[in-house]
Amino acid sequence: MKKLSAGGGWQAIRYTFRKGIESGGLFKLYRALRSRNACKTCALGMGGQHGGMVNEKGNFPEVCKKSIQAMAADMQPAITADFWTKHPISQIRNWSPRQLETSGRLIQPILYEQGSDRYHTITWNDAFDRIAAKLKQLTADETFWYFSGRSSNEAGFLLQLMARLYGTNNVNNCSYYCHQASGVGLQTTLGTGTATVVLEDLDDCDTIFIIGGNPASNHPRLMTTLMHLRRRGGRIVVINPMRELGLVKFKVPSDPMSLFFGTKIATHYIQPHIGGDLALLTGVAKCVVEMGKHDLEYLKKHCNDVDSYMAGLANTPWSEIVEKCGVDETTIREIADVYAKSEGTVFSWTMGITHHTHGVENVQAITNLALLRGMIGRKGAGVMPIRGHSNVQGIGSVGVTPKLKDELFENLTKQFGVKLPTTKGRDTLDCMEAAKSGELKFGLCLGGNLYGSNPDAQFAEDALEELDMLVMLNTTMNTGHGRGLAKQTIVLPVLARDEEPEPSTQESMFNYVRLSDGGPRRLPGPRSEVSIIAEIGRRVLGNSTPVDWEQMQKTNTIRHWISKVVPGYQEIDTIAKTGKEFQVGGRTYHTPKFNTKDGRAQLFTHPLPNLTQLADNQLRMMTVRSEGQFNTVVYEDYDLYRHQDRRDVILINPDDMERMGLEHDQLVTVSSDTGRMHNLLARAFEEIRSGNAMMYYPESNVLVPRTVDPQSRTPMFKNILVTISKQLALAE
Ligand SMILES: Nc1nc2c(c(=O)[nH]1)N[C@H]1C(S)=C(S)[C@@H](COP(=O)(O)OP(=O)(O)OC[C@H]3O[C@@H](n4cnc5c(=O)[nH]c(N)nc54)[C@H](O)[C@@H]3O)O[C@H]1N2
Ligand SMILES: Nc1nc2c(c(=O)[nH]1)N[C@H]1C(S)=C(S)[C@@H](COP(=O)(O)OP(=O)(O)OC[C@H]3O[C@@H](n4cnc5c(=O)[nH]c(N)nc54)[C@H](O)[C@@H]3O)O[C@H]1N2
Ligand SMILES: [Mo]
Repeated sequence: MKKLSAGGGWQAIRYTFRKGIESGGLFKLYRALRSRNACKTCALGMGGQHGGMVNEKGNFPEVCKKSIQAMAADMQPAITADFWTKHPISQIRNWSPRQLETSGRLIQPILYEQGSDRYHTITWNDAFDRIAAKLKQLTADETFWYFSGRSSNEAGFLLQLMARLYGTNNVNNCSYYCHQASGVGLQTTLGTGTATVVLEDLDDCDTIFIIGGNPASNHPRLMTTLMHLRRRGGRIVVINPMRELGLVKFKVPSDPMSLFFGTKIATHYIQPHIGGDLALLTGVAKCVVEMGKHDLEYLKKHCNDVDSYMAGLANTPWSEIVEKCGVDETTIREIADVYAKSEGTVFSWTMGITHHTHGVENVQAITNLALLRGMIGRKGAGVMPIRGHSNVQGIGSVGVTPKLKDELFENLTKQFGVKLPTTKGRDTLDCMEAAKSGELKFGLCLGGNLYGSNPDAQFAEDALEELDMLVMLNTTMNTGHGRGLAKQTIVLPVLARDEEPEPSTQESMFNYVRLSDGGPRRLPGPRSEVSIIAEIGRRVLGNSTPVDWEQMQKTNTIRHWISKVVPGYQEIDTIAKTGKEFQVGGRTYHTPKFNTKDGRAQLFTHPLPNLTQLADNQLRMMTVRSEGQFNTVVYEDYDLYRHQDRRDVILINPDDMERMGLEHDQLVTVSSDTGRMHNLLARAFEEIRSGNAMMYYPESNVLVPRTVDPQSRTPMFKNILVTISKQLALAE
């Protein structure tokens, strides 16, 4: 594969044209992308009432390859009924994520029963009958309800309400495998679970830290912001064990200068070992204090436990810091100097920070560092977890968490006179474990790919197979439709948000609520998520609760409920009428007054974790996304920016290759305590820090243990101890 000199650029534009032609014409694709609907991919957010490809500041064109891929996927032709007779499960289960995704759009409800080897189509009525019968048979706490972050606020709110009225708090979303550590980390320090900045703050800051993320692939829209920051002389500090091409140089397609010549992105690129961030961030903080560049007045006035935090920094020796991050003291001092000179720093991070057993501590270390110089509670500075799915934040806001926020719980109980369960609900991994042990018997997944996103893929398959019934609401097929099928498995086809008959809303990572108009359906068959949920509610709960399930088919009614009960969401009531999108109240801080009990921020002192120790044939392995995929959905098998033409590879630093006596593209077996993968190609990859390795998710999930961060229950997807052994021939 040709090695690129920069991310983005003509490759992205050429791709747009190709996809346009594939999906029935460029104009058709352009029109779909410009429709007034929130973008379907990441949570940076664009679209809504300004029209597609426009961000919340009204800038146009904001486009990324990911949104084109997602749109083109929804514009695929239907999977026809004979598909299910032609392809038995024994075949489907071995298809690659890409094969599954490109099979077409799901348009008919399908049923699989254990003992048979096929799905067959069923009527909607039959599907609803089976679901209602099963739910009437079970007790509420024998069921769980998983939500991905693509669904609307309306669908999320309605389904969690239904599940709770039915009697269970086993309600959770993909955030438990994603940014939960950020939620817990921010809540414990600042009293908010989300970013403290708005999009404008990124234009006012002079320094951005990008820690453990690859926005060039995963949040390409952020690259325009980074380009502008560089042009006005700002600093960009990247902390990542891997040198990601797009963070070194990027060609922003909507900017002619950048498109032709490329824009340098990182001013400083630091490569710690996987899991070394806590030590590194502590080192930077220690140095800032040693330089006397901390803001003691701010700390005393607005933060708790300042003295113990300072003592902790003073008592941590440099030798320990350097050993536990793998970055030398001079480099750490350089970074501290950049930060010390900054008048406005935004700290951003993604999965390289959260997917660790010390994910919450990592996030707290970031807020410590920001508080140290008073960077939270003023314009042009703050902290920013870069969120994943386009509406994962909204789903959380409207109550898709095992425990409802106290205010939301009270509002629902009082204003609507409904009775809600008070049991401790289960998080995602807990649900999987309880499915395996037989405590849970029914699961419903509103979007997503629960099987595919799980650590320990073999366990996930076994666990879901134990269920009596699994119901999945999806637009297209994924690996979860071939493996981990329950005794009865029902797949219900849904409309994408730009095909819905009624408007819906989504919340961006900047806490900005957007209105999507919906639009004409592309194919006959799929139904809106809201109508499906309301129908299940009607059949299962009938008139037994104060909720009128007929009325709840209307998104306007749901928004009315949301406006009355969800904190900060009052303005949603009239959004469909006025088109006025809004900022959720009480989240972003432009004064140092925090949502904590005493209005002060909390500093945390942490012991520094040891780096994973390696034997000669071992490496620390992270599982990551390629440029051509969206989570478990793989659009293209190649990874453009890491110049890989296939996914069955393990990327290893040339020094480690030499030490292990491996040749480039040699066949290897990679094993962990959890599983083993044969027939992988070991590839020399200079950009990764030695001692560390990289594989692609979701294929590598067979190797990922079920080890979680005890505070947030986020799995450790990024630090897996693996052993490499040479393989002489292709294994069976
Ligand atoms: N195109 C595309 N966009 C996406 C997605 C997608 O799959 N495809 N997924 C969406 C979702 S749900 C999410 S959560 C986000 C994910 O966005 P990212 O977090 O950017 O995604 P990952 O591929 O998991 O990348 C993690 C990055 O962290 C680095 N890393 C790994 N371990 C460590 C570590 O210990 N320390 C540090 N400092 N860095 C480390 C890796 O080298 C890699 O660059 O993207 C969203 N957007
Ligand atoms: N090893 C490893 N595992 C990981 C990660 C990792 O980095 N490494 N990352 C984790 C992270 S950050 C996340 S967020 C999870 C992802 O977990 P999920 O969110 O569960 O998975 P996705 O792959 O995003 O789900 C894709 C499916 O959603 C469906 N879909 C798309 N649009 C819609 C819609 O509008 N409505 C409905 N109902 N369905 C729709 C399609 O059928 C598609 O197949 O995976 C986690 N697992
Ligand atoms: Mo995510």
